[in-house]
Amino acid sequence: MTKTPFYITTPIYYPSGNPHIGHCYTTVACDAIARYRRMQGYAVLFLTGTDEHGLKIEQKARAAGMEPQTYVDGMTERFRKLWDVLNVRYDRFVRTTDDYHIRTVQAVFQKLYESGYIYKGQYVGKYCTPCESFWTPKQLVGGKCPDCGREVTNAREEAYFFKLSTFTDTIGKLLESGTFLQPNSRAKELIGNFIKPGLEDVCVSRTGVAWGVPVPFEPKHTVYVWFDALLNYISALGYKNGAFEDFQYFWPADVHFVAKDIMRFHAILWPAVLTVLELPLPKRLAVHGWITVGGEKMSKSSGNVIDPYVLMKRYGTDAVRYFLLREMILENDSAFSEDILLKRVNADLANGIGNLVARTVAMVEKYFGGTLLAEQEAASIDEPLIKSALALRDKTDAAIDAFRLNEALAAIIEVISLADKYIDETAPWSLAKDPSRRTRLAMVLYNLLETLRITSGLLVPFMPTMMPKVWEQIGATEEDVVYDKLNQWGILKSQATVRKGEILFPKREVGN
Ligand code: ME8
Repeated sequence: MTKTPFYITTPIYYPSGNPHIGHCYTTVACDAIARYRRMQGYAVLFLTGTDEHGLKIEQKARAAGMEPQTYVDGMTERFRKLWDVLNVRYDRFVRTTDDYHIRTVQAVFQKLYESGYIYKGQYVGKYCTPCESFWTPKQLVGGKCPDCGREVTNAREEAYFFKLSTFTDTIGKLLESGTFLQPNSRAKELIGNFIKPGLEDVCVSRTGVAWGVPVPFEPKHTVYVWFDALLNYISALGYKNGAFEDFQYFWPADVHFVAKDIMRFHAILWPAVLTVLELPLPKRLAVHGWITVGGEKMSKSSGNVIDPYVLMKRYGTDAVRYFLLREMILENDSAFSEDILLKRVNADLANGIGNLVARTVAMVEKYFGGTLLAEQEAASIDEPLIKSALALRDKTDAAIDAFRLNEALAAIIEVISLADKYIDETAPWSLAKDPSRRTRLAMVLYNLLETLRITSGLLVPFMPTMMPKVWEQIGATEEDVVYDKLNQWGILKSQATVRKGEILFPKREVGN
């Protein structure tokens, strides 16, 4: 059977500072979706990378007394290392300084020029270097960059322009289609700010920036960093560069996952460029909010970043992954504080799944010496738990389809809570006192193990390090937790054998 392709991308990050937990959110979310799709049997290509050209990077490198290439070589490694530590399993890492990417950028620029969509003109306006964004005086807010609120500089230079103005209707329709942008509530903002007033042509080259891809037919110009960056999504598949053979199979992308700060480039400029190239548009653009600290976006330039290593050291990699994915609701910003993290991790992981594993395994050991009786007696009180566990996979499937990872996790934790309630209701410790109830006791514990098999199986894309440890303890094999068995009951042998292990998610206090 041939597999269905699934192509998912993160933004390519500017390596102008250390990655912080904002970057971690997007990357870990894509990783969880990619892992879930692999588990479902898709052929997945998960792309991430770094966006290494532009004035901001050049200035950073110079300030560090380094050549830009040496600077980005070092910084990019920090991103890769963090993704490794976070157990992010990407399939490809694109760098905009890679030769193949540069070939694609130049080929596309040339093609757009030849087809008349890129022309030479004069740019007179404002530029925000931290955002690498051009603005007209009208667009400024109080004379400052409307995106980040910082000072802008005058830019007046000969430049190439892309005829974005001819796409107002096409892009307007795309945004109104309701399927491209997820959640579609964000379309209103783009329509109001950009489509209603009419799109304007955009500057796609600079003469004052040496650190960029040279325009092929006039190398004193370098390609504007956003135009360069967006093309990563196709250069990494081999489009017009011969480095990979994946374009036919994987394009169009199933989803580009980004935060709201860069939505407009992905929702307006990118589809317009693809239209000129006569390429299909990405199926979805999923946009999430920001992680904030004290109400402000977490960002390098605000100096309010949280170092993911500190959190991982304190709480563990999977706990950090879980927290990020559980807290973010696509439409909203998500406030970060260690207190919120602690409450969430203690409630859902330490007292939730971790405790359920420990209790269940301890009871199987105490009452049955580690291996359940084959003979088991069912009761009607078992049914609600079994039914909820069996219905869970459909819920997590739907949540993943909608990029609502928090909803998938909430649904899983709800089943864990039901299992806790089931323990209270069935009171295994009372059953254990009555020798005539051993078959009933075995059934209760078996149902708990099966609930743990299903929930941990569905959690593995989110917490890939810790869930295999759950399987060891409950005596499940890899074969028991394949996707097809996560909506089936009775997969573990009735004579299941458990093995007590470490405490999976120790309860924490701030600073410990
Ligand atoms: O924009 N909350 O790179 P970048 C949530 N190179 N997500 C956050 C975040 C926060 N506080 N801060 C950053 C660029 N992110 C371009 C992208 S793509 C063709 C080029 C995440 O390093 C989020 O995904 O500024 C956001 O879109 C991205 O990092 C911006 O990363």
